[in-house]
Amino acid sequence: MTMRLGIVLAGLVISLSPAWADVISTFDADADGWVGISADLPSYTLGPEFAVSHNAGGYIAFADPNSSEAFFRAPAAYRGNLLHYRGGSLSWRAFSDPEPTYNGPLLVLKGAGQTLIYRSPVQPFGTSFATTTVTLAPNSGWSIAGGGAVSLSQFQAVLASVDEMWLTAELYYGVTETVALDDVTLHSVLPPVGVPEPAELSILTLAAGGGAMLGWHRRNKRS
Ligand SMILES: [Ca+2]
Repeated sequence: MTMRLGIVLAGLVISLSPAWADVISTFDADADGWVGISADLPSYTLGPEFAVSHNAGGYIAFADPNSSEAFFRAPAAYRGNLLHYRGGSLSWRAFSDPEPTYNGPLLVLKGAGQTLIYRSPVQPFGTSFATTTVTLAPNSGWSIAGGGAVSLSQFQAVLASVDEMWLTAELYYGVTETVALDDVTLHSVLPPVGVPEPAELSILTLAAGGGAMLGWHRRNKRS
């Protein structure tokens, strides 16, 4: 009975596996679907694809291939409908060899016929791993490629249908640098309205299960 209940509970927890969980790339084993690309600005047209190297230390690296803008291109897990992540963030760690001299678009989102770019007023990276976090909401760092602020409705339209997500691999003037990338995390702050957080769900489920088991034990003890 107890074992059966345990199996049922485990099944419940697994079936509640949420669609809004964080998406994480730690590059422990491989490049996790990430590739290098180059694109010409300001059109941000997707250019040729390049392999990235996987470092045994558990990160990937991309050597600047040409005089266009270089980016890491996110795999499918970071594309599609990302509305669950509105108000959340994308964070990652990176460094450049040699020291960065160029502070271009850090993050590019393409979707719904729009290209959104995020720029940081200060270069977030150096020659050893440093973390940057970009909030997925239309703040002053975001703009529409070619100029102009992003409205909330424009931002949400792109987030609802992300075709491309690119993280900068261009940190140096000239075709010189190699940029390393690690610990990419797409993070949601809030579950959909009316739905408990997965952690809460697990606790609620376990609490209910624990209560049921306790009741069963008590009933058995009495008999
Ligand atoms: Ca890693």
